Amino acid sequence: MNLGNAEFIRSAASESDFPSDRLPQIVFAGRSNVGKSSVINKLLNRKNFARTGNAPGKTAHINFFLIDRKAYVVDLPGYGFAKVSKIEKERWGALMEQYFAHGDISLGILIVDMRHKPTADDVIMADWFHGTGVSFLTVANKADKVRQNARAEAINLIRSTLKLSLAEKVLAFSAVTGEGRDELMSEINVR
Ligand SMILES: Nc1nc2c(ncn2[C@@H]2O[C@H](COP(=O)(O)OP(=O)(O)O)[C@@H](O)[C@H]2O)c(=O)[nH]1
Ligand SMILES: [Mg+2]
Repeated sequence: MNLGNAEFIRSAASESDFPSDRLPQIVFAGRSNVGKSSVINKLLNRKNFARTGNAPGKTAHINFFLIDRKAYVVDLPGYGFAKVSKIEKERWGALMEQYFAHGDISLGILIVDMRHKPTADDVIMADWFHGTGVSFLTVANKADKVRQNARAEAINLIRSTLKLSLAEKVLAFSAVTGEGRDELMSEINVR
């Protein structure tokens, strides 16, 4: 799969806008500001393709990018932003339900911040992947901010908090330095 051949398809606010061509979908989830757009840009080798720094609260849309006409990269709306209203949260939940029920997900990528213990919302997202049986891996982003000698502990905290099985991978990643990009690419291509 040529990751360099990527096109934005659409921003979906409801089920009727989801692609219906049954191509595999690689779905990226993470709380607002964790660096989800930056990780996608780094992966695709593009600058500001998936827009970074979106205004939180206006992002309850699912963005679909078609990669090499073979698979979608799916940018789920970020969660966990404190100022989001109850109505927005409900809209987020309803959109997630629709999306996960829709069922063309081939791989989930849960992005967390390597510097911190995963949040309650991150745990909910991991539970969501576990509950729907979608295979997923966790990307520990912002690794450039974590010293080498603190990394093993950070990864263990992520593993235990998200209740990951031994078979579920956690990749150290940095959207700034590109660390972890090759590993993430091979995870995506393998499936
Ligand atoms: N140091 C560091 N900063 C990052 C990294 N990834 C993203 N950021 C910064 O985190 C902020 C949020 O990034 P963005 O991609 O918009 O997050 P999103 O809301 O999850 O899509 C921006 O200021 C990015 O420059 C990373 O790997 N390392
Ligand atoms: Mg974003």
